Amino acid sequence: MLTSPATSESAFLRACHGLPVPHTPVWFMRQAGRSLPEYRAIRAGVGMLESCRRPELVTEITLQPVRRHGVDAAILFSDIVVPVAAAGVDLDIVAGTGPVVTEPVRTEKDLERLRPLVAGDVDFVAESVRLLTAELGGTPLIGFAGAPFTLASYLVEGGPSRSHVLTKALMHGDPELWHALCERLVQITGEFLRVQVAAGVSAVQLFDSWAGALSEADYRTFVLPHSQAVLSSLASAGVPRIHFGVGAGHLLPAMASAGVEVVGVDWRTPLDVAARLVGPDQAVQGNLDPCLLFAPWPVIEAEVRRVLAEGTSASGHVFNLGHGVMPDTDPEVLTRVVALAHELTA
Ligand code: 1CP
Repeated sequence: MLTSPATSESAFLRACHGLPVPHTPVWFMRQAGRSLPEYRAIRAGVGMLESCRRPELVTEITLQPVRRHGVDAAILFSDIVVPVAAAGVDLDIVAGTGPVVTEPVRTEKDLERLRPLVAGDVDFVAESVRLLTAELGGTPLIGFAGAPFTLASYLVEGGPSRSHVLTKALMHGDPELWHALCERLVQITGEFLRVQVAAGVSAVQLFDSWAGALSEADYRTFVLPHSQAVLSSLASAGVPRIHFGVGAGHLLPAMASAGVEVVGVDWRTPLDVAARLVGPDQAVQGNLDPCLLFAPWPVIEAEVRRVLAEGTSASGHVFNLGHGVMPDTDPEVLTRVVALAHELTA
């Protein structure tokens, strides 16, 4: 809709739609962030949530990796908990830890603290997207949100959790409360994405980062209907939808069925295997292991070649890491990976 002709013709959007590309497009999850000295400099003394609320700062941080690495897409600098905070939940993003919720959501009464999100709650996001699309020219901007399960885990646990024990206990122990919580998150996440699309993002990614902790049966019963509700509310928006989880190889067919054009894959599942598990018309995104960026260059080069070769099995391939850039990554290695992937596929 708002996407310019140059953006529609970009390698990234063409790959999302399974169309022939001039080269395989590349972007990195967490490409904006602590691996960049210019990010650390501009963030000095500004809290994470506060920086997400300042459109000029968001614009500069989002553009930094585009300028430096020549990636094929920008991703809005924000965080998955931003809309939840805007909808009334008292939380903070603590350096070195992640999101911490002051009063976890565990009872029906607690749900009252999660009111519906209205567009006006996230004006700063719409403004950031407008500033960015004006600056980016033909480079697409990816908007994103956290999926209901991953957001629910932070709200129920009160912060990052490896086991998601309280979340799993709640979904099985009180399914009615679980579904009521997820329905509120569907509204918040859906509205957050619709605001970004209306302001001009060219694609959206729904991060269900921690869904891999679930069995397929639990995923299908307790999670998929809610992710589907978010994604179907964007069906008429005309932008490709990307869906990603970590350690979710066993869930790929289910996640692909949520209503998406692109399925994100972590490093555990080779892309040719993933391509067989998703629909014939769906593209894949991934999946270089972010840890391997710390190996010697010949190892990285071989891995980039392998990922690109395996990606040719899919109807479209967007090159990415299997999860986010780790903070200590040498940014020059990232720049070299972009150049190599372009050179090998041009
Ligand atoms: O001060 C800092 O720099 C804090 C680090 C940081 C950053 C740079 C956090 C805290 N969030 C972000 C930005 C962010 N978060 C982006 C920016 C855009 C980009 O990719 O370049 C994105 C897409 C996110 C999304 C996000 N936040 C996810 C989904 C993606 C993923 O990594 O799986 C999740 C799970 C979060 C929660 C979160 N926020 C921050 C941290 C450290 C965490 C993870 C904590 C945990 O382990 O549970």
